[in-house]
Amino acid sequence: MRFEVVTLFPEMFAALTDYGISSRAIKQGLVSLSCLNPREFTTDKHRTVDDKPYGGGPGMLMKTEPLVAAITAAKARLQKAGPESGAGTGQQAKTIYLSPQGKPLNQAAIEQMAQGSDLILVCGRYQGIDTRVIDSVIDEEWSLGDFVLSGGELAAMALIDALIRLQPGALGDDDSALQDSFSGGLLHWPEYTRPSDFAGATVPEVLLSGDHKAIAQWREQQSLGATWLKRPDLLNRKNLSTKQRELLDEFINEYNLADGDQNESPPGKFRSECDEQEQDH
Ligand code: 9WO
Repeated sequence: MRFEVVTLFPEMFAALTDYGISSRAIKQGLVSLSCLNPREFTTDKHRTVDDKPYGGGPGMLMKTEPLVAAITAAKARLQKAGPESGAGTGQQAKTIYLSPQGKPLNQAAIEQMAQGSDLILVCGRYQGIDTRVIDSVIDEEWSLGDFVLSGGELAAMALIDALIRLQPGALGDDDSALQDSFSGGLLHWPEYTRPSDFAGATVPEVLLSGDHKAIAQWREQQSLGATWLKRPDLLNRKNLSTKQRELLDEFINEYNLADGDQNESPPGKFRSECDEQEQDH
């Protein structure tokens, strides 16, 4: 899979090229990442990359011609087949814009994208880009969540990182995408490492038992319980197996016993501010 990033700040992408799993995957040739700077596509003496919005007001937009020229150059680069262009799928690269106006990203969308075409990521700065550029050259607009950054770069990096680690061979033997949070649509179970007694807080007995079947069942129950407590919006009880429903019911019963409170809903301390209508279990 190949990534072309259109950005005024290509140096930021060292966070991916120089560190961790993404750096290793690039060096192994599993993926490639390169940047195009609209500033290199300017034609005026001052190399201008911003422009005023029609209608007035404070703030600037990205200047359209250098931005579109950089996107066009990115497309041309990806037309040429490369060693990371995917198993000859011949799919056209998709052009993606990261903004708060985009469709909310989640792990399922990332898993689909990770199996798809090469990507061009367009990073907005200032107040963003002319909407006609979105309509004419952007294929998909995605959001990481309801918050505002100073530019699209950090969002693009987050997306690229999530995609790289799903490429076959990108994770070492010790990392497994199958054990990710969300891999089964549930939150991860709690993990423990040494010491076994941390300021009086001990490790659950079952994890020290060596009973692999019991451990696997405890972890599944804890995943279900953590999701019920922290992200009940992710729990579709209709899609749980009979076994999973039993494990979750046992978790809820034990939780309510410890709590003294008989309630099918988790306590308010885990709730977000706008999920009240999702609380029905
Ligand atoms: C900047 C600004 C300044 C004055 C008045 C209004 C304004 N709006 C913006 C703005 O929304 N800037 C965006 C910055 C333009 C597109 C790139 N930027 C961005 C992307 N901020 N946050 C994201 C983002 C991307 C994905 N998921 C969450 C946030």
